[in-house]
Amino acid sequence: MTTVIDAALVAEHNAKQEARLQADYEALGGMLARRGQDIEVLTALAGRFAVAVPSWGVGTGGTRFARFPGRGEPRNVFEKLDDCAVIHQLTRATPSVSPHFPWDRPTDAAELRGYADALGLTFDAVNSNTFQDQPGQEHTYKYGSLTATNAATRAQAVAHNIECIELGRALGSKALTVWVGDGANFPGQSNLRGALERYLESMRSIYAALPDDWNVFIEHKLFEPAFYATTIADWGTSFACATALGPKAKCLVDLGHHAPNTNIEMIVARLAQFGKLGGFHFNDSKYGDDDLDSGSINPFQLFLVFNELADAALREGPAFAPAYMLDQSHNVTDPVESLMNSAVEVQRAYVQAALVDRARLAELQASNDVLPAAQTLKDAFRTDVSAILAMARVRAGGAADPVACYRSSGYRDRVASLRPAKAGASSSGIV
Ligand code: LRH
Ligand code: MN
Repeated sequence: MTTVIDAALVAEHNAKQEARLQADYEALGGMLARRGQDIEVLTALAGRFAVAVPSWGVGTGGTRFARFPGRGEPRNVFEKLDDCAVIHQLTRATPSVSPHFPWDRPTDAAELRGYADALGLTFDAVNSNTFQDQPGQEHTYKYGSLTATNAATRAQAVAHNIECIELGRALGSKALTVWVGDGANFPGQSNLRGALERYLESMRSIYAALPDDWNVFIEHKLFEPAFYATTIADWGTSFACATALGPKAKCLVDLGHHAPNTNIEMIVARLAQFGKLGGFHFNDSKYGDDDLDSGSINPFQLFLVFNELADAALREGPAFAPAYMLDQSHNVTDPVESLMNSAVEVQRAYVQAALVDRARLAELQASNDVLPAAQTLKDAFRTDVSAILAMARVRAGGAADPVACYRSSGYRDRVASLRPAKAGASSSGIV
């Protein structure tokens, strides 16, 4: 496997951190042992955790107001994979990439698959895009895509999704994520029921094109780009559609796609209960679909989501395997640093959720002993598992401190010299 950053540099970095890490690890191990928990079991668990990186996340994002290009932005899907390989090399937690078409459409899918394979990467769910018009596109998506009143526009959008499935098959992916911005800006602009009926008609054609071992993930979003009514606005609509379509249709929860103060962990519990939880787009937000770094605003919510996932895994067994993916936009940080940090924060929530004493929690819940029950979750959330995450990385050949190691590698300077900025063009495709 090609390593993008010199492995000797990573080893040197880890050697400098070794004594401190070992001391922290033993101290944490002692504390957990007093709680009857084995740190080695938790470190092994952390080592098995994986979250996919969004190919569009390694470019600099922007807002409708402006985009401030970063240095050494990837200019094509191959350079995006190089950056994704750095993230995995140092965190050992991001072995797969979620591509977006047409932003990442390869001229030769086998070549792209080979390139990723050489970097030790695989492809996770592929994402279709019927929220932008492409040059030379016959029918505009201005008034919707899968829900458009114009049948030719719907057919065009369906054909694009089927092309994404074909590309995904060639890349070894096993799922298609369908997010559509379809909706209305004015009451009366569209017939709300008619729009959803057209959506389901289009999705049935896409569903029919799915290979037997594939899933289609329906991604709901409360608003934006539509600001009055979004066709797939909430988990209820997504769930109803996934149920109507069939067993290969599942719901994808993007954490930023809900009204402020929505109890997202309860949505996760519900979708898991009814067998329709397909996957996640992890990020964080304070107001809208801010696409901020995971765990940067509300880490307790991220923990509570993983607490519900741990409860579901206990009930459903190993077959319970929702797709974990990041979906973020990096406007003021180095995207590689943000994605490494975010992967570690999601992994942290996963390990903290495993610390919860579920037997004790169930007793306290059954006896309505409220405060100790709430405390049982807080105790796990307040446990600093950083040493476990770092030890899992180092044992897997990653970096004790990914961002510090990345900075000492000079990778960003190197790619900045190799990738002269293309005036104006955004490599990530967003804005
Ligand atoms: C929509 C969304 C969707 C992606 C896009 C890049 O807001 O979350 O998942 O297709 O961002
Ligand atoms: Mn998303």
